[in-house]
Amino acid sequence: MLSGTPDKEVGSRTERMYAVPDSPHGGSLPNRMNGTMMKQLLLCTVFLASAAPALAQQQPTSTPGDARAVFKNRDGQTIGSATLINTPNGVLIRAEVSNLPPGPHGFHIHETGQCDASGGFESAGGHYNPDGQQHGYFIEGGPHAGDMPNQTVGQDGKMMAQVFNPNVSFEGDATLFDDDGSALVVHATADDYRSQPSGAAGDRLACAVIERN
Ligand SMILES: [Cu+2]
Repeated sequence: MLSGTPDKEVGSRTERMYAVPDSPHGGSLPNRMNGTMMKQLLLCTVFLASAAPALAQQQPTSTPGDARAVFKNRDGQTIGSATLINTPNGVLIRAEVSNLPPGPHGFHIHETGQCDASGGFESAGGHYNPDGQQHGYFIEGGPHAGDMPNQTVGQDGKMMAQVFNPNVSFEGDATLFDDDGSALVVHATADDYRSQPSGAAGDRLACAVIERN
């Protein structure tokens, strides 16, 4: 991006901004700015424009009314966290978890907000399924409300997920905050989206109780 011609729109906007005829300080700004300065200004503008979205994504903000969840591994150590945002259409989940084996992993909302590492997180119960659906995207009568797409862990052991779940909410019949709460679970292997009752996704490697902020 930086090696190419500066973006046309940015260029023209900058020119407009500085094209001030009859300046009281003698001469308009473009006349007083040499070519190098102008170029640096343009490059700086282009750089800021491209860097801003990346920075915003790295720092998920937590707002009152949202929810959060802290992931524990099977040794009980904290290995990541998630932010959950309630929307009129479902819940947006952003999760960052470290120290996981590379490859695809099942990622679900489970029905009980309890993450007991010593019991392999069986305490979290089955998938959250208030409507009595079948498990999986590929199955007629599916999916569970807590079903979500597999997430990939990179060679660095990090999972960075951004998932929208349209089948749950913070209130109503499919609330994540029913009497026994709910939890996010990362499994050892991929969900096949069809095996009952949980997609043959294997052991539960990480678990996070979902809590209101
Ligand atoms: Cu699961």
